[in-house]
Amino acid sequence: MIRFYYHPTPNPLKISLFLEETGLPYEVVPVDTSKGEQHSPEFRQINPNSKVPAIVDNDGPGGKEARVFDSNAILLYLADKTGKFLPPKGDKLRGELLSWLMFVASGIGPYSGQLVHFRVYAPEKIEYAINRYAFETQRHFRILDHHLAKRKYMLGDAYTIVDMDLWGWARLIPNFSGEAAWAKFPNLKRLVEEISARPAAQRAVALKDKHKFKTEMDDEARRAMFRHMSEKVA
Ligand SMILES: N[C@@H](CCC(=O)N[C@@H](CS)C(=O)NCC(=O)O)C(=O)O
Repeated sequence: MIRFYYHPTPNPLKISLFLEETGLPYEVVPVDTSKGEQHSPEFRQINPNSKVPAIVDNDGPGGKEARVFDSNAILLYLADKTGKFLPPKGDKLRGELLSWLMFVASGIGPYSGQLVHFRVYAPEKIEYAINRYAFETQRHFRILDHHLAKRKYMLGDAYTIVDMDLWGWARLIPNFSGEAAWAKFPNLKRLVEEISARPAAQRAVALKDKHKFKTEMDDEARRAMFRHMSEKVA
């Protein structure tokens, strides 16, 4: 059984999708990041970075308990564990899979996240920061879109963890860049819509309704998630 530390946000959603696609048995452990539960000493034992998603697999390699954090690492770990949704070891596409996973991990995720932060949550609306992150976010999505112009999925004909990985953030493009932004990424839109229509994706999205999470962005939530606001380090 896998314990899945979850909050209904883009990075955990990728893991929900993988778990639903494979049917691996899992138990959800809600982590309410707006209440600061990600900073509890118990959760920090699982993810020292105090962010979701994380998993504990009590049937890890050698039958031992394995703790894995970061959505990209978890996808790779679970794909290796099940042998599903990734090319086999030794396949030439394995290098491409790693490249695109790192691209999503270091480009799509952080830049989309910072765009949302500066556009929605930052107390001052700094045009320079918003434009930098909007520009970089769109540049990254354009690279995916261009790649998908000639392929059904990121690695060709097979649906893999790279597609699940990009889906977590790309499905929110209209939320952070406006509905019109889709027109710039028609191939990416096609893939996102195809994944969103999968029964596993619908179950993954519906998971948020099975647990109650705080939604107000109040002082408690800001203290938990934007810790730099109460600590000047520069
Ligand atoms: N690189 C990490 C990023 C994880 C991350 O930023 N998670 C967000 C939710 S999508 C979170 O836990 N936010 C709460 C916080 O930053 O305190 C991953 O891909 O899992």
